Amino acid sequence: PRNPPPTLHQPELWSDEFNDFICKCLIKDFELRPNVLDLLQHVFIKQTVGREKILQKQLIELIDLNQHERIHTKKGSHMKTQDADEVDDLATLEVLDENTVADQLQNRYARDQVYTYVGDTLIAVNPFHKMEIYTPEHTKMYIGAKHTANPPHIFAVADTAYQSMVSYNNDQCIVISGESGAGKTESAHLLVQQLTVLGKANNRTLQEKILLVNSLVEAFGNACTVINDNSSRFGKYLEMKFNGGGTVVGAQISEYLLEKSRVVHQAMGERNFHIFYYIYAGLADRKKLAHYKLSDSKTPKYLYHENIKLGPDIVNNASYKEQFDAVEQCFKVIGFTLEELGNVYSTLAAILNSGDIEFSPVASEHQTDKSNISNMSVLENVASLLRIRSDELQEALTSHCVVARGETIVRPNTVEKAVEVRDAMGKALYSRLFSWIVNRINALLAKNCTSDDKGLNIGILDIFGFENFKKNSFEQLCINIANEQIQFYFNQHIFAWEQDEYLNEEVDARMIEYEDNRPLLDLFLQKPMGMLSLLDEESRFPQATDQTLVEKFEGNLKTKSFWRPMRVDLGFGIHHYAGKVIYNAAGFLAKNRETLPADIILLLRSSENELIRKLVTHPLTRTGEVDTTALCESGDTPYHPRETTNMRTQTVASYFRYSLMDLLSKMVAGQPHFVRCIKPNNDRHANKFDREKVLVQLRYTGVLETAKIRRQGYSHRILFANFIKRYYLLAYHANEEPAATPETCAAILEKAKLENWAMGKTKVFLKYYHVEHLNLMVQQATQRIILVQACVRGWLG
Ligand code: AOV
Ligand code: MG
Repeated sequence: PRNPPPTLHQPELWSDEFNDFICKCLIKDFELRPNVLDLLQHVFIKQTVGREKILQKQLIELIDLNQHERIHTKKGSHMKTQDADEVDDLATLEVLDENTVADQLQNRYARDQVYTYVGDTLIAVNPFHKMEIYTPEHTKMYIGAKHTANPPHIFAVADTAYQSMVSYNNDQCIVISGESGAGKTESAHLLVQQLTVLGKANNRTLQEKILLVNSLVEAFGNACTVINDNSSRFGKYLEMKFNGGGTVVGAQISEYLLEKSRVVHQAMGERNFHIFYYIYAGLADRKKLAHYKLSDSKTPKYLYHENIKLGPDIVNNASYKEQFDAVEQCFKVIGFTLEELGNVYSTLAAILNSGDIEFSPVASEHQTDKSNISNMSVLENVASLLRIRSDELQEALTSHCVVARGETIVRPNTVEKAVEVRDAMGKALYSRLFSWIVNRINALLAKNCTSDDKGLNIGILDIFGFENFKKNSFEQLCINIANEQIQFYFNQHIFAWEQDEYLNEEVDARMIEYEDNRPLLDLFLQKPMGMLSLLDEESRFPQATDQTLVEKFEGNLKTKSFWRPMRVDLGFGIHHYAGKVIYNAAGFLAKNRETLPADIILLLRSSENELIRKLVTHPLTRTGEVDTTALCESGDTPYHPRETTNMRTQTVASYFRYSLMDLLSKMVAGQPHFVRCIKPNNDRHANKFDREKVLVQLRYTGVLETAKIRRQGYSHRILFANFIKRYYLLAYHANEEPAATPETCAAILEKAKLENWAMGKTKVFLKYYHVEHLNLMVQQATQRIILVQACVRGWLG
């Protein structure tokens, strides 16, 4: 039961409306000091007669409904003037067709307005140059402001997510999509930046740490590709944690599907992960190369590519040195110890050195397929960096065990096999190091959270974008399937679930047709006949080759979206939602089977370096490698351990499927917000709008259909009771408890002067701008209450 409305002395000042307002100040929803009323009464008794009028005026100003809005309608002065027929929201266009939409984006882009709304979704066209729209003034301008008050902006998306989290008390998730180089990662940074301000990170160090986390993880997970100099080679889901009061208390990252093959091999024109260049240059600068067994004149093979043939090219690169210092600084600020840092550097140096281990064939009487290590000094360097015995490393690289009829037999490795094992070790060490760093960051950031912080979070998803290179391999297939899944998630939210609800709730709305990519997802993920299952099945046959794999695909995948192009050996084509891609199956089976021999794991477990031991002792079940604690699945293991450890292998494809599902389960838990990044040209040029290129992206992302459904549809469906609980104050007295009926909801909506909403059987159907309007009204009421409190406290002195 709420407090009865108070009776007060000055009737002319205490109108009914004001009475109610003061009463609202007192109720718990606004978490206000309970003694405001006492204070007010006290004030008015104490005031001299002459000041009543002034007080009255001040109070009326405070409850002036429009005051708050006026503060936020000031536009940024930097903006060039907008054409009369230009719109900030494509859903408000009179004519909705491809050309009009492209015209809009093109005109806006021409005056550097790179952001545009489609209802509640944001389109971000990559400007490819630095813009002055991320300043502290902009940050301020977008806090708690109505979308229509300012030009569209990525900060507004952060604000919407934050306000929804606070208003509805539930988790949010911002999904950023777009092809490679479209601007996803930059957008993710900007969101985090704005969210740390919104979350009033009261201690500066936490704010700083959260901002550094992105840079640190990206130094290890990003690399230069032919499309993007800073291309994400992993999927990142960053969850910002807030307490019940909306204050940011920490952050947590999940990483997905690191493209670890890049450690040992890079395609033409591409590079290894950034960190390797940074550390190589940084250690040289500090005269520490020798300590890490590296030479400044000879480039490690894993870093060698057509533009960098000599060590000095990297070592003399000033930017790499700076980046190394920056990375080290990040590590320190986040809280890594010096010892941990040293171990990270040793591991990276060990990986670089291991790439230089060479093998040569040994011909003997009985066996012609043995291999020997031709540069023992390098092997010794690796062993010393990993703090393991070099003779054991040699053995683990050049031989393997098989179990035949219960007996363990040691077999030599061919040169080819030895190289494979060496590379598998490099990849495994790197991907496990990456996971370890991410876990460590999470642990260090979690220190700020106390157990009574009620967990609310906003997740930001930034994955690797859709890729279509000249040559596309297994990595591109995985990346593109992940993007296919994100597109499906978008469709589900924007179209499928929304339209299902119209039917269930008997709300009248015209259905919008959209491109459903479900058949494609089935093509990849279905069991047992989807592409990944077929790949796993083929990976189990020792005799299988990449050729038999492609034939298997061809024999089983009967759909228009799959075809075999003529004259491309091992080639197959997929018509993705985002376009046609020709893949080359060479290496698919090896990449999928890829396991780290148990010999290597056992050897690394004997390391005297604590970090190395950690990387292999707790089998990170998510890494897709041999899990020595799991039970044996017969016939599944290509290699067996020397000891009788039970082994099970997990293929890369099955790990991939698992990760994708894990990611989705995290995402569906929150209310989604979408940012669609668009790449205006393939040359990374500023001020160049390639209309055809943009049209293709608009088509496959379904921008036109999104605009249509946002114009006609209802993006928010809220249960009567929830709606009333949140908004009843806008139409009812604070002490009333109106019934959870459609009539109550209608009364609130009418009082808020809203139109075009619909009433379902159990839910209110609202358009995105209705919700924005309602939330703003509630928020303004709160603001005014806070002002009144401050004012009263002031009067009292
Ligand atoms: P991506 O994340 O979508 O690609 P990025 O976010 O790395 O793309 O953006 C690529 C490049 O575009 C950046 O390095 C910047 O130079 C430029 N850029 C993007 N957004 C902005 C912005 N708001 N302002 C100025 N420049 C920008 V990939 O990770 O490759 O899919 O796997
Ligand atoms: Mg990226």
